[in-house]
Amino acid sequence: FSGMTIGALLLTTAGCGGGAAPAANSGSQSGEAAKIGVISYLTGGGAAYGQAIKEGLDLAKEEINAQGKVKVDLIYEDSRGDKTEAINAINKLINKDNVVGIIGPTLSGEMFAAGPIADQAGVPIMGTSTTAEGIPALGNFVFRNALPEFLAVPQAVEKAISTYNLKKVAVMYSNNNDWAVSGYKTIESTLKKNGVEIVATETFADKDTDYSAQLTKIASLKPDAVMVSSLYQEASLVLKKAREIGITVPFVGTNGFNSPELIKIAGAAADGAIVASPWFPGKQDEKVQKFIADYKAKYNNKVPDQFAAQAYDALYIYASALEQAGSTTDRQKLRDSIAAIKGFQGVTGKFAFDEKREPVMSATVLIIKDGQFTELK
Ligand code: 1QQ
Repeated sequence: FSGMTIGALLLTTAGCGGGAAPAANSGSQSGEAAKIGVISYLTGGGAAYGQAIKEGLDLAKEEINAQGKVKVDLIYEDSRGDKTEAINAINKLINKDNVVGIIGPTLSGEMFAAGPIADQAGVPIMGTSTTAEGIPALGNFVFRNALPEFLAVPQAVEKAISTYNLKKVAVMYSNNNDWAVSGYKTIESTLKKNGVEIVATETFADKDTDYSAQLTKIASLKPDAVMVSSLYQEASLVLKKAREIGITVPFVGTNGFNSPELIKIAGAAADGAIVASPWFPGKQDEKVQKFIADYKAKYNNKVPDQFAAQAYDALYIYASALEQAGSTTDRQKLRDSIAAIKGFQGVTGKFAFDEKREPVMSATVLIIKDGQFTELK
């Protein structure tokens, strides 16, 4: 096998004209579409995140190409929420497809694995849903337009503390998911800072299905609230079990709670769950309402979720940076133009990158009521 790979590589190099700069860096040809690679969680347990992202990107692509200022082409790779798949996908997109930039991957854990590869290769990469601490710190080519948990979680936790006068809470998190661990740490530090007692800290793993041991213990301690850091698959089962055994207190979640799939699976058990998000479809904003109407028209009357909205904004950020860069192939110019984005107005609000390539944006605290995300005022 390795012999075949080397042969293929030699052929590719020869085709590039003596192994000079890769095609993606060789300058723009006017009218050519910018090739953007997308790594997304499109199949498997958390696919509702990746599918929403794809829908948001596809809608933005249609609009951007119709506007005609820049043309974009999306090349999708399904990483299935898996780090190794994300690494394979990024190598293919960079070396075989010669993309000018990358959007994704979906999970922070995947970005921790794939981001450094893009950075090393000098290819800009932007997560639209990667919220763990330390994402842009992976390198100068690594960005995100997702609201980091260090901004979102304190807002949700502190709003819950003041609304429900919380004195003692229980905490649960998935301990084999990098992002969930990061979110948990922010929950813990926020509770400590606010003098709220943590009566129990219970862990589980991604894909677990039985939470009775942890929740039975938590029920016996009678907390004022339960705070959970996990993806929707696990969170929805936690909620269902909790309500089943009589835990009726409010839940506070991290970014995993922002998928409507949580409500779909947990049903009425999701009521009372609180989460912060930069996206709220009820916002009386012309741009937001137009996006919702266009999305519904394209996708069978489906209302876009946070993941769709952030992906939609992400492609517009890329398009605006490509326009600024004046090239559809220059990775360095694209990187510099993304870094310089200021005063961008998207459907998730006003947006800019700070000097550490972290997004500057604000969030709304939401609560699930009667199966709907509503503003917690
Ligand atoms: C992360 C997340 C997840 C909830 C994305 C689906 O925020 O992995 O960073």
